[in-house]
This record gives sequence, structure tokens and C-alpha cells, in this order.
Amino acid sequence: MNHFTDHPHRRFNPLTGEWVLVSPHRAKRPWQGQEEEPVVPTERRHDPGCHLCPGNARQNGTRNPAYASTFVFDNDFAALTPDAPNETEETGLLIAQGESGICRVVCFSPRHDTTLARMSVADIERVVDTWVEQYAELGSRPDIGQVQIFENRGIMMGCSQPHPHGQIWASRHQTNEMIKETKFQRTYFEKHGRRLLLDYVEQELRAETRVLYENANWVVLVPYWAIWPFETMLLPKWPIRSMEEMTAAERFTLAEALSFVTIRYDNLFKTSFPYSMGFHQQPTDGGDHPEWQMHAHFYPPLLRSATVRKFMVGFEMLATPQRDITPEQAAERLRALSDTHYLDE
Ligand code: H2U
Ligand code: ZN
Repeated sequence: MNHFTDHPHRRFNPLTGEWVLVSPHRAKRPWQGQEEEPVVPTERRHDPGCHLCPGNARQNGTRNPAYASTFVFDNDFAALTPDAPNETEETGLLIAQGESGICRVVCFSPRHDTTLARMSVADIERVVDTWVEQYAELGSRPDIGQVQIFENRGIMMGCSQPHPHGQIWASRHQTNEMIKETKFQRTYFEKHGRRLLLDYVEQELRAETRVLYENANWVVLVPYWAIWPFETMLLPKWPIRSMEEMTAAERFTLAEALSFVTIRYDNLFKTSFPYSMGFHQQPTDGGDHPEWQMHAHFYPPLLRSATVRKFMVGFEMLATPQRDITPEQAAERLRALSDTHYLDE
């Protein structure tokens, strides 16, 4: 497939059925962008004004416990509530459906001044354990069909609280992304009797060009069909439908993989790298999902430096997402970085 490295082409995403336009000729020298001065992170371990720090009051006056590891609470401004009626209204083309669910906030650490990239693997493992507990608890409810675990990092991503945290939105119905991924994984499984993402990981491990990291259980790679300049995926090497199926060893190695990818990201532009990340896993709709393979997506907006971001506008909003730097170039760039966080060097 080498004849495409200099020419515009489109690549197919077999998980969603969508295409991305790749225009490598537009970015022959994509790493000549300026390097910004390192961003100096906050030095406050505890911020008296933070709504998520241990012992502090939240916006609505509720006081957080003096938590020492992770802390989960129901979102005070939840987009989904458990009591919404499960009814459908249809008038011609106007269709609406009641949607219920539960929104939670997961504080990753009592420390205000840290991030996944700065946390120890042992502390990230506590976050993984918390995600597993939440997925199991929320997913076992009959009124929850899907548990979406995610982290929105940095002001650039619209994150409102600097304290290290993620969110969980658990809903009755399947979301757009899950509907696509379930459909394409199922079709593949029915046709080949194998999981799409297991075959994909095996193919990428053979090709090597897009792989950034591999441990006993997990692979981090820039997907062949990546849209964002430094988009990555974290995938298991063995069949795992959801977090609940992870062994203790797999939880630990997942924490290692998360540490790896977040450190590389921070090192790329010597900044606290913004992104949206989240896990896709088997729906909790009571159905049988032999097609499902859990994974995480990292969608970072940065393009050239700590301040120059990619915008999904114009052609991308109206037609198809487009990228200049190829996924292979992005992988090469990320692979060349140090494993040590730039602030520790
Ligand atoms: P971000 O991940 O976008 O920063 O959102 C933080 C969430 O924390 C947001 O959904 C919730 C907001 O509703 N939150 C509370 O529930 N209570 C608070 O006191 C502050 C923020
Ligand atoms: Zn805080």
C-alpha cells in the first residue's frame, strides 16, 4: 500500500463504516511546527476553591469526603436521570424517545495537581478498578443498556474542572457510536466467525508501522483510519468483551498502557496534552455479544504544538474528515518520544 504515501486517498474505518480523507502531500514536513515552552503545571496539591478536592464543598454545597484514592459521585448536573419515562412519541417524521440513565463523576486522585500522565501505575490501577466496579454495578441494572466511561481532558476540550477526573454516562439506549461499532463488529463476526478487532490487532502487530506499544495483554496504536492527527486506540490482544472480564494481571497491564500513552502525549508538545478518551465495551442490554471486543479511543485535538489545534470544520463537517500527516507519520513521531515524562527529565 506504499503508493498512497504521497497521494490523496481515503481510508475505510471497518468499525464504523466511515471514510477519512488522507492528504499526505499537504504536510511533507509536519514536524517543523514550533515547540512551545513547557507549560508549568499547578503546584497546588489541594485547591480550596476546587469542587472535586477531598473535603471541599461542591457547587451545590454537598461536601466531598476526605477520600484517599478514587472518589465517585452522582453528577450534580446530570444530563441523564433514572426517572425519565421510557416512552416513544412519533408524529410523521418527528420521533422522540424518553431517555433515562445515570451520570457520575470519577475523581482519579485526591491530588489536585496530577493527571493520568503524572500518576504512578499503581494509582492508575485504582482508577481502572473503579471503572470496573462502576461498569459492573451500572451495567447490571435492567434500565441501563450501555455504560460510557470517558475522560475529557484540558480546557481545549471544554473540561470545566482542573481536578483529575473522568465521567460515566450510563444510558438505557445505545448511543450513535455504539450502534455503529456493534453493527460492524457483528456483521464481521457473522461472516468470519472471528472478532473484527482481534483480527485487526493481529494485522497491525504484523505490519508494525502503526504500533506504539505492546505489553503482555494490550496494544496501543494509531489506527489506520485515524481522523485526529495523533489519535490512538488501546486494544486487548485476547478476547475481552468488557472490563468485567479482565484478570488482575490485565488490569495492571491496562494501567501500564494508559501510563505509557498519556506520558507520550504530554511529551509530544511538552504540555499537559488535551484529549477526549473513553472505553467502548459490550453493551449491557442483556443481549449476547460474542462480536464485541473492548477498547479505548484517544481523540486529541492538537496538531502542531501545544497551542495549534485541528478544527473539524468546512469539508469535514459537511462531507468527510480529512487529515494531512499520515497515521504512519504520527506513529513514528510518537514512537520517537521518551518514556519518561518531560517534567521528570
Ligand atoms: P468536565 O469533565 O467537563 O470537566 O465536567 C465535570 C463534571 O463535574 C460536570 O459534568 C460535574 C459537572 O456537572 N460537577 C458536579 O457534579 N458538581 C460540582 O460541584 C462541579 C462539577
Ligand atoms: Zn481539586
